[in-house]
Amino acid sequence: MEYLIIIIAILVGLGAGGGYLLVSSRRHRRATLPPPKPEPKAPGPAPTDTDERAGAGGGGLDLATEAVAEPAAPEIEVPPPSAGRMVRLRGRLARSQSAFGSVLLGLLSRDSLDDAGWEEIEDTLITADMGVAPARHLVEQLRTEVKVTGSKDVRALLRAQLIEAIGPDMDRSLRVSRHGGRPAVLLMVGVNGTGKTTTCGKLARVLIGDGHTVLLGAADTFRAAAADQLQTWGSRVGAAVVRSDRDGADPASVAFEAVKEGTELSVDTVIIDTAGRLHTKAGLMDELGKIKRVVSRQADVDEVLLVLDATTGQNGLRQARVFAEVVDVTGIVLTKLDGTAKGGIVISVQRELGVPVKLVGLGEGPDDLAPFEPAAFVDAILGS
Ligand SMILES: Nc1nc2c(ncn2[C@@H]2O[C@H](COP(=O)(O)OP(=O)(O)O)[C@@H](O)[C@H]2O)c(=O)[nH]1
Ligand SMILES: [Mg+2]
Repeated sequence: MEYLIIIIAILVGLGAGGGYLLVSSRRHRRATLPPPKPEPKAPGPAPTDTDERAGAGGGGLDLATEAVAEPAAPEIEVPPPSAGRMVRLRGRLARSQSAFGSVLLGLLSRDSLDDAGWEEIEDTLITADMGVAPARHLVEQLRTEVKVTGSKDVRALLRAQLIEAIGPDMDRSLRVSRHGGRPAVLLMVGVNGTGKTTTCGKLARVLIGDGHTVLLGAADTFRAAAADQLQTWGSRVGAAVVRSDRDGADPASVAFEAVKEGTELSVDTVIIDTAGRLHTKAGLMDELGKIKRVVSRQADVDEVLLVLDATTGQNGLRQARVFAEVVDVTGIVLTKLDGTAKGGIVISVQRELGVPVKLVGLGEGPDDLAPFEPAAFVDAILGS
């Protein structure tokens, strides 16, 4: 009986402790919320906006600004820092690693590599979507190096070659800070379904976590669902959203309004989501060209990020080429790398477009976007 009382007492004690932990972690979460800057504006544009909106070529739009972070909203947490995310998310590259790393390591651990072995390495690189020419070049260099140096550590040489092929010195920074008294403006472009809207949301979260204020512009006006999706991300991560409540509104007008609102609210970064209809090259050029032109009346477009689904291989590369022809792409976002064994696409897309991969998507969650780091990427796919 006494034992029973003691056990009950212990259980009650543990329960209370657990309860305290729960509360304190909630408290901690609240305490570390980002300050809700800027203050949310009342929905609807100010009456004086009319002239400029007409100037954007889409008069009569009914645009609404959604509130920014609510101070006490428990679902908005401070995201983990973006630096070093590639290392933290390395497990997401498991598919690439098993297709690539284990095959290569098996080969490389042999005492000496014969022709067939070297060919297998080349095939593995090609299968990973690296591209035939770069794969051949890399293997040739590797062979020469092994011969010349007599090194047995082929893995280390391969690692160095891969990092070199990816381009460790490319400028992968994002221009996301205010300049000239205006917000930085980012345009997200790419084919439907590649992950543009998701990337807008994840990137906003990264930037907010790094202390920026962000406004999202829903210039994919083709379907109302697209703006709803962006708005959901906005309220999830604490970013204001400018959208039209009318399907088929002029995307350039929404983009214009987003930059205008972002300027008035003094946010650091405006991210504009666009539609990805690849109807005709001329149509695409008209649409993206107009968005860029209209936005440029108020602020520079600092980044045009081309979102590419890593699982789409050669087809994705073809689409990327079309986008690169109609708009000056400044960086590539490679999404869905978590669902593919084809990590080599990093190398082929950079070669194809001459533009660096700046961000990679490694899952559907809000923190599954990482600044691209060549060495961490190579280590993840080679495995250690
Ligand atoms: N696994 C995975 N899924 C992703 C990633 N990025 C986006 N997605 C998913 O891809 C689908 C299309 O994304 P969405 O942002 O709507 O594409 P959009 O049409 O280009 O705007 C959604 O189901 C996303 O959750 C990623 O990095 N990894
Ligand atoms: Mg979308």
